Amino acid sequence: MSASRLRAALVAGALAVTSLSMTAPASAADFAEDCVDGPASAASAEAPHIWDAGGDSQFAPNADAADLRAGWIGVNEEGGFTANIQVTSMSTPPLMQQFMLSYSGVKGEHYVSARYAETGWAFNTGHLDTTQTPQRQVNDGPTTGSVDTAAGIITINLPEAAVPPAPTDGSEVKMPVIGMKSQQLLGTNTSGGLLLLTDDANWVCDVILYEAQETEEEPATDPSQTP
Ligand SMILES: [Ca+2]
Repeated sequence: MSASRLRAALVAGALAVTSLSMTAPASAADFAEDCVDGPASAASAEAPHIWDAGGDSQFAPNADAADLRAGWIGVNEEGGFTANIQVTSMSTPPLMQQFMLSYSGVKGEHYVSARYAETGWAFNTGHLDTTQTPQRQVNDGPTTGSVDTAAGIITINLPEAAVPPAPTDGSEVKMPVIGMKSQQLLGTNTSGGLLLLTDDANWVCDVILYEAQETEEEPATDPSQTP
């Protein structure tokens, strides 16, 4: 448990520079990564859960920005979870490019997405409706996020309602990360735009959620509570 907490703390520290706005979870959850081993080529990413080769994007006008390299779950300053996607380079804005990371959440397969258009970045969350044939993606609404252009990292906040609650009895629950993809939007939404797959990576990696235990440090005594 202590080693898991240490890894989570390292990830939290690495993402502390990210600018975010999100409601903190009602109860602070902690997590551990199960699949941190991967090729050293993505060493700039923190604890990736999904890896992908460089230089394998297709059909994208901005190939480097569509080229997925690493994806991982992190935590933001408010204690909420984030999905992070790193591409080879975002030195040129990836116009009409969409990025998605999928994970197993409270409604089965969930996803978060980020899309760049002339008006800037838009972040959304949704889930896969498996009751229909063919299965289809259902948008559950906007979420928040940020993009570190210099590092090529997209960070999307996972809505608390879409994350499995961590058990309060000390046990653990798995939240598998399923995959990520980049897509190029052809046409527009109003004209029934088509999303063309430009890169994808499919690994199953379990992120393990558990209730955070404050065991490493005694809380400081509040002088105002002293009689
Ligand atoms: Ca790639």
